[in-house]
Amino acid sequence: MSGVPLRTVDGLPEWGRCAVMGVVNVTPDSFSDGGRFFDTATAVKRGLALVHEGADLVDVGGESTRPGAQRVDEAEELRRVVPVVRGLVGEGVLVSVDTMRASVAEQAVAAGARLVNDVSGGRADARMVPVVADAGVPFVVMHWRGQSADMNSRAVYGDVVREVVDELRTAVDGAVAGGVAAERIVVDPGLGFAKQAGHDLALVAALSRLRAELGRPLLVAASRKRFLGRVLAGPDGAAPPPARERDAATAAVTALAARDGAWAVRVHEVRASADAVRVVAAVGEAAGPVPHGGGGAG
Ligand code: PMM
Repeated sequence: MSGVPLRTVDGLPEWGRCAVMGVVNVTPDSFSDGGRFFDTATAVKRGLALVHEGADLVDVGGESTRPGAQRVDEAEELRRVVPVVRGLVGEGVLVSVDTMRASVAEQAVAAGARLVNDVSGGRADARMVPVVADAGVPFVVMHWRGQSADMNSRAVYGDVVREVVDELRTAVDGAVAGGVAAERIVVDPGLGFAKQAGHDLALVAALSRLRAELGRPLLVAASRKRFLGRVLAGPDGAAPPPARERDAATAAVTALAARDGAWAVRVHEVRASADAVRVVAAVGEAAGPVPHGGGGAG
């Protein structure tokens, strides 16, 4: 709460409001949009459509991290991701690469990606931090307790907010010790990663605290996740709606995140979230300066 401008990330534009990161998963099996944008041309077209709907940047990933997912091999991940990054960059899009592999980050940055989004926060691949440090690009450090294949068994917490803050701080310190500039680091609570629905909800309730305690810009990626399905399923235990029917719920989290000063939200369907962040910004302006506890909410 120190007046640090928590929407400023060195090396990226400032949008003056919560940014919207649109997701393009170039995978056959992603949790919520697997198989839909699997060839390069379709994936590039999808990224452009997201920009048209209001995305400020597009996150391109080639490996599913849904619970239980097995790893894709490196050559295949490169084959999926790099041409899509190159295609979108060629169209003037600000691209982020979603990968746990240093080689993929390296080649995506060479193809023009401007941000590396690593769900493992640099822990899955020992070369990731040095590669990001050398490239001098911003780095998303997400809260992570292990690979997707068995992450649900790690969803055990006493005080989830405290533990996520402490573990994220350790990951950030590791990245900084490895040469990544602190001003280029974005933190992310990793909703759905080694977390049960109650943990995710507690973290969404504590976004202002995460932001204040970690002192870095915050990325919130609730889009279509299981905890929203659980909320929408209702108390009678009815089956949760499928992932693609969770976009209105996602936009509700976007509004909360924007109000709590998040730097960006990561979403599969952009329009509703793009509208939500604009409404929150307008309400913030109408309310006058410092609407939620300082920190340059913009
Ligand atoms: N979640 C997924 C993929 N990448 N990146 C960040 N920074 N944070 C997340 O929570 C995150 C991510 C999994 O979601 P998807 O497969 O439905 O896109």
